[in-house]
Amino acid sequence: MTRVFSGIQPTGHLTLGNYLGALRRWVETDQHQADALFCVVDLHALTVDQDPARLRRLSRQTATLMLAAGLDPAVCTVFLQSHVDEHTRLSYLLECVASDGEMRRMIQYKEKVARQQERGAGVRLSLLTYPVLMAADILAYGAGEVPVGDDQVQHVELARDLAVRFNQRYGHTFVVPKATRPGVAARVMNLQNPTAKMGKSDDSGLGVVYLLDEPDDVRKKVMRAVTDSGRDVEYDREGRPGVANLLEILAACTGGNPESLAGVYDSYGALKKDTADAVVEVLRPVQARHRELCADPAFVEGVLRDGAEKARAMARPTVDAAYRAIGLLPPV
Ligand code: AQP
Repeated sequence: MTRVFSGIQPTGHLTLGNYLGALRRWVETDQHQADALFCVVDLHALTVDQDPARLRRLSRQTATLMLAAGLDPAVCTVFLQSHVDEHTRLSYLLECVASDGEMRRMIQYKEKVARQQERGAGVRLSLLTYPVLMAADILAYGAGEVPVGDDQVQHVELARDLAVRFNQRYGHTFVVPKATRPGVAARVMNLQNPTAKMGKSDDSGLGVVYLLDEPDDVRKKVMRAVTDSGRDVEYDREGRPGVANLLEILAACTGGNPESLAGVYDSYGALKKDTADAVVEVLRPVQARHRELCADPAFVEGVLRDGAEKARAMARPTVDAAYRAIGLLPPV
């Protein structure tokens, strides 16, 4: 069976996009693959400025929500990236086979640089090299499959390129990974700006549904979603992105498909109401389990401690092999 690795950044409160685009599939299928690993990629969060206390809080909350969503430490490994040094050890070697040009072509890099500049904030060097660290996250474990939303596919392709290049130059060392995407909800869009991704570091408030939002807040956000001035409910991603987004969210929450759901509704109001109800129902059990886990922080800490130990043992042989292959002497 192919090994699966995936991660989530503790850059903000997890969103419906993270759940429908990633977490839910990790829980339902990916964690049952052999030796699946799911990581809070806290080092990636540092590519932009973070308040240290908030980062600690969000790292704990993200791990807790991953478990609340249903990741089961009895069948998969859940851990924090910064607890396993192999990620940064390998990242440096991969920087030595990556080129400056290919890093600057990454779409997310360009988007995030633009966002930093809009905010008048500096651009950290780690924002440029972040996809290399992500490649190290994947390659260290010999993961063959990386389940991600659309926004991360280019980064997984970079990991592929670096694995192939390293293997060709220094001998076979890495499994060459591929991205796998969810069928529906590969890209949940912001409810107020349906041409932009629903992102957790977005502070637009009403446009983002958070996993821990109260039902009333979820309903308010969905009912106020931007649609367009038309009336007919049609599934047209390009022409009517707001309505298409609602149809995709409803489909992802109810197991339907957006095209056929479009035929069921004759008003935006009814579509919004059913979408809001469906989202509330999907979030309910996750929120209930989250409350239970918050009452038992020692359990979550134990999961992360054991997870890091298991992850280290899985990554070390590959990373050591890469150090030897590239010509570095083992420690004496
Ligand atoms: N809107 C989304 N729709 C579908 N999938 C999504 N994912 C994220 N947003 C959506 C998927 O969730 C996983 C973890 O995401 P991440 O932590 O790497 O990225 P993020 O939530 O987008 O966090 P950022 O980069 O901190 O947010 P922004 O963009 O606001 O700056 C991934 O599999 C991702 O595809």
